[in-house]
Amino acid sequence: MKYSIFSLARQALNYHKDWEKAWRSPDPKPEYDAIVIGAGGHGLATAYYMAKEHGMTNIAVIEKGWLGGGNTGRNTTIIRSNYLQDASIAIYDLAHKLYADLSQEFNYNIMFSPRGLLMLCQTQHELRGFQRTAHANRIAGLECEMIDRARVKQLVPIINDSDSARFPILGAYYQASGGTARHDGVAWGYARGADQMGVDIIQNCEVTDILRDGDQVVGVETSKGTIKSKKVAVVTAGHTSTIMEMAGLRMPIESVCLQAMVSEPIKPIINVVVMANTVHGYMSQSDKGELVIGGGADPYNNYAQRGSFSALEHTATALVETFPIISRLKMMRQWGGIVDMTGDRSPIISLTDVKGLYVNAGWGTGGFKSIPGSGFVFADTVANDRPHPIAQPFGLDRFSRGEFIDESVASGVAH
Ligand code: FAD
Ligand code: PYC
Repeated sequence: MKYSIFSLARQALNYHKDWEKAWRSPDPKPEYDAIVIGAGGHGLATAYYMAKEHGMTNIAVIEKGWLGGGNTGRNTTIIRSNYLQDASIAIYDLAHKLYADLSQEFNYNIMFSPRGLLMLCQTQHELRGFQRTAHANRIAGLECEMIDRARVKQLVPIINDSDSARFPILGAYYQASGGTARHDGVAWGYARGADQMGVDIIQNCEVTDILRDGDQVVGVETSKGTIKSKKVAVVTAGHTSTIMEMAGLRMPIESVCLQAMVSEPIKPIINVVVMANTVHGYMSQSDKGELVIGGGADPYNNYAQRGSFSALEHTATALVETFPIISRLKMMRQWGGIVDMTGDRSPIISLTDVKGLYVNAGWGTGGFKSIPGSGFVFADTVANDRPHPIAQPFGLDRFSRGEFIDESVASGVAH
């Protein structure tokens, strides 16, 4: 539906009473062809591509809160594909490419902003590490470059480029196509698209048990009753271990809180995304003018969506050193999300030992950027009951075979 300026004003004065809903709020049916647990970006994208690419429209996405209310609506929206291993580059690059056209595909603006991303090198070790990443990325066909201090200063005039800094700028890894997108927009775009193809998105509905008949999954128990299905996909980020335990499976995952904060809005001072992994801080500026700031994860396991003051203080200290200009800024809001970390800092996209039960998790502190690629390959995996070739290296069996996909450096600041 199109709205004129007058109808927009009328709707606002009318408290949006007759506003067309972007998606329905259906009651659950007794049975579906597939159930996706978790209406974060990954769950919604999975349902969207199952419907769009595989014609599976008798699907429910079951969400205990509101869609996008987990990490998808809590992250700092950084999109990049500069991982080290080939398997990772394949999935993050697929996601990056899908992001570029998502607004057009949805007919809904996700505010994709490939404004450029820098990963600062502030020690010799970091410089060599990113040179290695840049080589690996170029061999894999990604555009990227190593830049020197003068170019860093040109791209980020507010940076402290002094020789006497505790961690002087030695250069940076630069991915010009890296950037940000609006996180809510991504969740809403996938939700609206999936809903239009017939997917039921059921919010305020908590999964309390996974039902099995021997080795076959047969449905879920929820706060809105039993829902049957022979395919259940678990996409619940920070709560994956507890959900999979309902099916009798243990996950190689730890859950920790990752926090972020935003400053008061100010005039534009930085038009790239900067990550300073050595000092543990990163920053970009939102369209509203707020500086979006984050740092390392809290160093203890946690299921409360609330972090510690010390982690925030550490982040602020780190950034003031690199960007002294922000020392007098007021911080307006702070929040946390529970992220799911695997030992090799790579995700799990997998079939399980229970037939019809699939899991997509372990994106840790970096899964916003991968949403479209992850949803695309997981939908294919669930629909065809075998791993998509890009998902195959990320199976659960890699932990028993010792075939880790080590991305502890590429995961960046937050790990
Ligand atoms: P979520 O969005 O968390 O969705 C999971 C959903 O499952 C939730 O909505 C939850 O309510 C639901 N759920 C849980 N239990 C149940 C249940 N029993 N029944 C029904 N539903 C249930 N990544 C980047 O790429 N770039 C960044 O800049 C970045 N910054 C971050 C900053 C912060 C502060 C945080 C916390 C994370 C950041 N991330 C970033 C990581 C990224 O946000 C996550 O990896 C990603 O959002 C995970 O998406 P998801 O869909 O798997 O999970
Ligand atoms: O994955 O790029 C990332 C990221 C930045 C901050 C948190 N995660």
